[in-house]
Amino acid sequence: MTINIDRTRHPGAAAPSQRGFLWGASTSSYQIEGAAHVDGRADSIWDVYARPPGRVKNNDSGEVACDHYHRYPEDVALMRELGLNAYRFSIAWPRVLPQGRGAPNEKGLAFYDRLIDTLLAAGIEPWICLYHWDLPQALDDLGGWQNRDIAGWFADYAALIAKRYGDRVKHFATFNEPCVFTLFGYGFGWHAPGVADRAALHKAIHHVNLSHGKAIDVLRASVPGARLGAVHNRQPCYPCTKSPADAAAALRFAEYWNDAFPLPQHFACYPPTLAEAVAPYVQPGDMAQIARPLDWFGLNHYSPHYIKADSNLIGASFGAPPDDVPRTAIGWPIVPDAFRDTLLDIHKRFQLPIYVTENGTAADDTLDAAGGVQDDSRIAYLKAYTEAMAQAMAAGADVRGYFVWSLLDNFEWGSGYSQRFGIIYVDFATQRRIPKASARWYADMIAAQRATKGRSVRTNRVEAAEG
Ligand code: GCO
Repeated sequence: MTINIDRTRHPGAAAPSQRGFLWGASTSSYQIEGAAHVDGRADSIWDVYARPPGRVKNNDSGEVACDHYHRYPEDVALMRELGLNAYRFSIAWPRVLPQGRGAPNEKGLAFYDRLIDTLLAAGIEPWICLYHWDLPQALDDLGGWQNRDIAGWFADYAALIAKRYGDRVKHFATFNEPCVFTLFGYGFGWHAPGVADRAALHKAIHHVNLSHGKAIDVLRASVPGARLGAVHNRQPCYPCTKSPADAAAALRFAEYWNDAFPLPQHFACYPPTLAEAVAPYVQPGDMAQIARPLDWFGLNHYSPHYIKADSNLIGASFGAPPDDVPRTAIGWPIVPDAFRDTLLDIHKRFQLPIYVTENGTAADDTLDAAGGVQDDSRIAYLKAYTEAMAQAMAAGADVRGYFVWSLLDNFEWGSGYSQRFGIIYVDFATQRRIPKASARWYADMIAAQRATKGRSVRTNRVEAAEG
């Protein structure tokens, strides 16, 4: 498909970052906050989804998680010690608007005031993501993302957040990985709200896009100096075998995974298969409302996908990588070149500053006799992937920041607490935080980059842009 990139971008798009290259960490509300029913927070779809036994590994839930709601001062202090200069977190919609709309919850809003002020005092730039999957259950009861009215509810929620925090926060993302929560939540039934239905999936995809566009308008109008984007997965989708069926499946899967959101949001069009499937839900004017000018592209990337034909409702699903591809301790393929190529591809297609908003790995982390965690496999992964990023930058990709996933071990959705993604180990029984060897490695790497003015990672062009 031909993509026209000669469109007018928001003038802020080319403006340099004030803080040089950002080295940060990402988390999300439901995965770390806990305090799920404290100070007026109501159920999200994940509280409800996780409740019946058997849905989440070990019947875990985010009820307590890392108790970040109460322990955020310690967590911010750790970020500061590591030398991070940015932190991406999400707001729990049911904490600030328990019913999803209507009366705000002052105690919930005040929590994020405290968090933001603590970050700013520590010299850490707060990056807010409006939606990382914890939809208020009250809105799901009204159809959730399947109900077109949600675009208005989401815009009102964005207005509340903009008004409350826009004096201190400038970087906002509308959605985190919309392809994952629509596909897993409405297509495959693996994530909240646990629906597997063709119409539900395509309605949700379009309504999320519409909500994105409306929220961007609200944020742009209400936050002076706002720098706005969305956070997407992009991964090469390779066919598992040479069979024509797998090749077709890989192409179809890539439409849902890579293009269902970036294409409408940047170029006002859906990829071919999807265009047909969402057509019944698209009303006149929608595509222009979705494609609002953005300032940056957020990339979450962990590994390429190996896709096989399947009889599920999109005719494609995850298959096994070839035997000779190295894998992480939990089996994810390690292919740093795919990360480099993805960054270059985003640069070419979207022509915007890129922030790597998630990258990292789970590992079988355990406390050693000395009480530390020697996570060498994570260090090797992060080293290889940050080097791949440096290669992409040297080849011209305008990457402005990198946020490791994740700051803390946390609630990994359907896997519960069984998969540890943090650079900081969390002993969930005591809530003790123990920086892993990878946290030390990350801190040292950041310090070294700053000491050499980041010459090995930042291209001359980025340095010039930053003045
Ligand atoms: C996602 C989310 C994170 C995950 C992370 C590891 O990609 O699913 O953004 O919430 O925890 O990616 O799987």
